[in-house]
Amino acid sequence: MKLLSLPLSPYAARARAAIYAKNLAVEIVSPPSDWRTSPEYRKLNPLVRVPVLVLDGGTGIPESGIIVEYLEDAYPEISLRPRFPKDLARVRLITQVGEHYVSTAIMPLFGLFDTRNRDEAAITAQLAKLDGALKQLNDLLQPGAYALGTQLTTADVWLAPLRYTLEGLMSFSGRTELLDRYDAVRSYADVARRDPHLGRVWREMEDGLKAFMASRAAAS
Ligand SMILES: N[C@@H](CCC(=O)N[C@@H](CS)C(=O)NCC(=O)O)C(=O)O
Repeated sequence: MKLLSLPLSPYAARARAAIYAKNLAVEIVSPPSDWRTSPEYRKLNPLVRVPVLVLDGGTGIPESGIIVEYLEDAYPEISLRPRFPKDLARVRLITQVGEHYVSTAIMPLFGLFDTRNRDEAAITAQLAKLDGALKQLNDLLQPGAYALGTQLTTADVWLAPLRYTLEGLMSFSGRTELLDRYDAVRSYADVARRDPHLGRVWREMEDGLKAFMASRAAAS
């Protein structure tokens, strides 16, 4: 099995975190340089996005959330799903809030900040959206703990890359106060960095950001 992955992509990082935590023999490789236009890549992933998991027979499984659930179904020996349905519902809720509300509010901000003529009104509106989503996520977490408390679950393999992305947004935009009111989300960085699997992904994303900034500097 192979995972076509990019170091800084929070989606690819989510799949890698599950692979590491489940101790699976999956080769992590970069997508081909022409992945956005290649017909072969489109066959693997008609959505033309990264990551994609390629099974030994050649079948492509796109979408980070689907990859994580596939790995849970196919390799249940080390499980990231809690045992009781009530806990699993909580894990799915936290994952969904992270994905549908926090992540969708973060991503446009990179584009809004990364321009010479910033649209301050659009930035303020988008930051307000993000603030609302962060409050919702914060209310679901306990400071200093995994999403479900003491057990690493599928919610954490998503929360760690998401939290790293917030770190990136804060340094990129200079809005370092973004998490000041959200202690559980803020301190989740320490939870992620302390965990061997999430910490590995965190460091890979840091390296990815350094490489991205260096290539931007070289291009400008
Ligand atoms: N919902 C997808 C999102 C994947 C995604 O958007 N990946 C980015 C890379 S971070 C991408 O491929 N964007 C398209 C592009 O760069 O052309 C998932 O969870 O895997």
